[in-house]
Amino acid sequence: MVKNKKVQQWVNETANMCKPDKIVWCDGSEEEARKLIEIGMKEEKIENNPIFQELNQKNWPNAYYHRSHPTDVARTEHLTYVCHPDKEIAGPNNNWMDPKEAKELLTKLSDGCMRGKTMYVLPYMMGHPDSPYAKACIQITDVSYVAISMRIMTRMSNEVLEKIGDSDNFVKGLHSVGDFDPDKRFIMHFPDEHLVWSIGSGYGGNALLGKKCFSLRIASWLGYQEGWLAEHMVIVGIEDPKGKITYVTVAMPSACGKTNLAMLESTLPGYKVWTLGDDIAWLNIGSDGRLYAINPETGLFGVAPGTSMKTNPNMLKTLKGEKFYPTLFTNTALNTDTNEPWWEGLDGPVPKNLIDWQGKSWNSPQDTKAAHPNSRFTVSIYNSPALSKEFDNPKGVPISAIILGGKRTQLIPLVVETFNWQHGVFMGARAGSETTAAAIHKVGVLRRDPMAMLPFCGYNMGDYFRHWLNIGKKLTHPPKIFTVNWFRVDDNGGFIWPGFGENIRVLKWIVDRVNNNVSAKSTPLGLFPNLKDLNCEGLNIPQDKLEKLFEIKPQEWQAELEDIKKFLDQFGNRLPLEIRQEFEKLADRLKTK
Ligand code: GTP
Ligand code: SPV
Ligand code: MN
Repeated sequence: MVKNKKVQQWVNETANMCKPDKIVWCDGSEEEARKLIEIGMKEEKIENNPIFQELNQKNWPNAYYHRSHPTDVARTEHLTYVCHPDKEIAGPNNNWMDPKEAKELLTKLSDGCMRGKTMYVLPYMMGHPDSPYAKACIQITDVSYVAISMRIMTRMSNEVLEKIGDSDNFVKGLHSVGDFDPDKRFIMHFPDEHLVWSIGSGYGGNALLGKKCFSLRIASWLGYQEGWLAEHMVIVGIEDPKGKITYVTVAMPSACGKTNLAMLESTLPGYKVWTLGDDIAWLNIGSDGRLYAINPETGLFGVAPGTSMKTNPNMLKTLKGEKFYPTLFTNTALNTDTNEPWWEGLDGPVPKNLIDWQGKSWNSPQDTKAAHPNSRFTVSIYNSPALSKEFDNPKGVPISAIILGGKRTQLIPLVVETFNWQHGVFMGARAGSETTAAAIHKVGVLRRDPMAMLPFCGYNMGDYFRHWLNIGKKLTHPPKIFTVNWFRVDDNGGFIWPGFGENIRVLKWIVDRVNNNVSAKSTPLGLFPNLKDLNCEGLNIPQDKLEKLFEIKPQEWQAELEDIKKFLDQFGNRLPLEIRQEFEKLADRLKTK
């Protein structure tokens, strides 16, 4: 009991409150994972269904199927709170509750919530254990699905306990699925205590507390205090035909294409994309004045629908990889003839005998999908055939460009280089995107989502913009900032840009700009490619459509400007003057006669 005094103390207090039948300390080993899967197949249940079902091991090695509680299919932003002592610090971008009141509520809901269940104690690192940027964490949970998912998504091991020793230098995550009652569901953050407390949901972002809860909401607050950034970003290395690798990060809101971009298989000869991360980047200033990125995670929790050999071959190879045990599929459909997972967009014909994500037989009715639109896979990044050799580099990789994207069917060009860091921060602050099925809300509605961090920034976004500006000032070699949009549509509503593997063409232009290989032309929105420099060989996009991808109609921008202003005004005097100035400059450049 001498070792891990503080961890023990917290585990004991938690057990006294949650009253589990037993406590299991996990070590993250494969042997243990196999045992947990067994328990999930034979003992633990959700609504009388086993937690895991073995899938066809020949075609999908190490793969298991999980069906969630039917009300528990996505992040619940309306039930997510950031409990700073002062509401102002949480800002208009977060739900807020007084920390004392929040704890009283959670204590009441947690009393006896693990009765009849096992309490799993999971020691894990976010980041490579040798990295100066890594953080030691402990999560408590009461379901095998979460314990197994954490093994895939993080570096879980007993070494973490050794690292922590008797100190209280660890991030606490207390999770219980409770009885899945949406009325008793809360995901609460206590940033100053390095504590996340989540009850009532087993869904990824609500329950894998190392992910959005710690690595973004709490980490962004730590980064604000300590001078670094925690971002909702992909990290990739782009290798050119000469073998030079340029590292970039890409921010995009949930279900807008990060996983696809992270795993991109290039259609341009000689170019190759190396994967380092698909969801979260921690960005630190290196001693050489450059920005360095690490991915604190080790797994991919990606959207299944739309994933195919055509759109994302690397992802399918990863899902069929055998290196790391196990791979999970959650809320996809099931082919009952072959015992394989299935989702809309997967290659080949629709199988004859399918059951949908809720276990009902399904025969292609027009108005329902067999797989839930937010059905996901959980798989180790070490299974990826395109994993960068720098993935485990404790220092991270030096970033030459930051790319900010979103889903905009109108208005926003395919790619724009911002004039400078400050303009780039403004372009990030004004970013909007159409909502997706990754969170419970109306899908397809435009909302402002600065740097794709609206649901994840653990403090007032006015202060966050200031923090970004300050980081820029400290970098002697700041990355260039770009915006991208794969989703502009033509008059018939079809995507103009083919996307997926073809996005390498846009990345190539970005790399060319970073290396000063090509010039660009100045427009009211920023720097555009000269179309001759955007390699579109073999794409068969007519010139007028290509031009449409870059069209700026100042009169169409007036409503957009009003909406941006309204959004930014919420932050009152916490909005940096520089952002206001950039807004005025943009409005001026877009002035209609
Ligand atoms: P989170 O895991 O929720 O953070 O999301 P993500 O950004 O990783 O999303 P993901 O890559 O899984 O994107 C999912 C959706 O974007 C699917 O519907 C894809 O078909 C679509 N998508 C991805 N890339 C492209 C693209 O280049 N063009 C088009 N049109 N759609 C794309
Ligand atoms: C997202 O919603 O942005 C995801 C999935 O990446 S989750 O882990 O649930 O947040
Ligand atoms: Mn995400």
